[in-house]
Amino acid sequence: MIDTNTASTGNDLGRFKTLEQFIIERQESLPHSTGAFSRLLRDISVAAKIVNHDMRRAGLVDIYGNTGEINVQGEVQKKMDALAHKEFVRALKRGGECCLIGSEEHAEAIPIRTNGDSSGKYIVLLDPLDGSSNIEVNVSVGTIFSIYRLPEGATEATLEAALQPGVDQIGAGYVVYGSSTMLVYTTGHGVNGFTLDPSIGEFLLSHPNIRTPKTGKMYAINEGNYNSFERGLKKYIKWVQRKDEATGRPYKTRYIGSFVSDFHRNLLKGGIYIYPATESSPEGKLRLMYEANPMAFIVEQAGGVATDGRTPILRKKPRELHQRTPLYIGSAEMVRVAEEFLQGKRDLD
Ligand code: P6P
Repeated sequence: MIDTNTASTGNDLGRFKTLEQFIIERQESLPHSTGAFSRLLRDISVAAKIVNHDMRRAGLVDIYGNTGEINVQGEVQKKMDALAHKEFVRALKRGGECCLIGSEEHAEAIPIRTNGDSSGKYIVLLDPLDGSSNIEVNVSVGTIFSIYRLPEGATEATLEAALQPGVDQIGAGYVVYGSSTMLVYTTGHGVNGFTLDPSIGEFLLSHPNIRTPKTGKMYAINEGNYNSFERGLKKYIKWVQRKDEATGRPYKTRYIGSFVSDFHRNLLKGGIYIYPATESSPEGKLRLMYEANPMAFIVEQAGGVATDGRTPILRKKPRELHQRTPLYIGSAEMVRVAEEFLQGKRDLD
């Protein structure tokens, strides 16, 4: 007779909570919850599984390379960028909870009408596949999403309705397609990470209540742009490179060229990611609405900090869908020190 209390198969997946179980549990704890937000998260997770499937075989079917299009960013659009965009739009349209999509891969916001009206009450802004130029060399990439509620009284889902400050997000998350595929998200009640088990096609709760270390010893920045950094940042870079046992310096440089991957490592291990204003990107390179804001929501929920060097990212007033911002994000103590150098409150001793 098998004792089902102790017997365990090789993988005993039953001991993990699935994303769907987690979402429903959280929904039941929210009064007056209709389930619409839970269904929206489910729709996003379905698209993530499909993109993951496409990604894992990109080398086997002709989805490497370029579409021949130039996207709104003026960058050559990768086939996987276009595929990921299509999968997320399709999943959100099918789910019916979303009334407007803003995507890095589409110049204008995309109104979603269900049954002839825009019945959904959520706005989703996303970077369908960040870092996609890394796919062809098998380096991890990611999806980033940000969720807002259609403002009270808004009669239709317009771009203006989407241009809300990051502090008004009701959800944010990312998917990192790495050595394993993980979905990490927050709804303002902490940060939780789910690892995809492809053998059963479920995201399983592997990283409950993620807290990011107050400090760290890794910094992620493209030092190829050093000569165009502002003075305070140049001093900060020299400071992190100086030997000092008390603070564990010199710090290590870890720059993958894929924001989601650099962010995820820093979230778990401690560190700072910096994409400042540079000569070629005077406003910075990262996008406020669907890169900086969602990751700022997540990092603050995990105990970290995100600023543009002077202003908290979540407090910035958006002007347009694709606007860029300088970004300093990660462990609170590391961002604080960087800001002191930027603001001239600190100097090299
Ligand atoms: P650079 C990818 O294109 C991206 O948006 C981020 O994922 C990454 O951190 C950054 O740009 C890399 O930019 O200028 O250092 O190549």
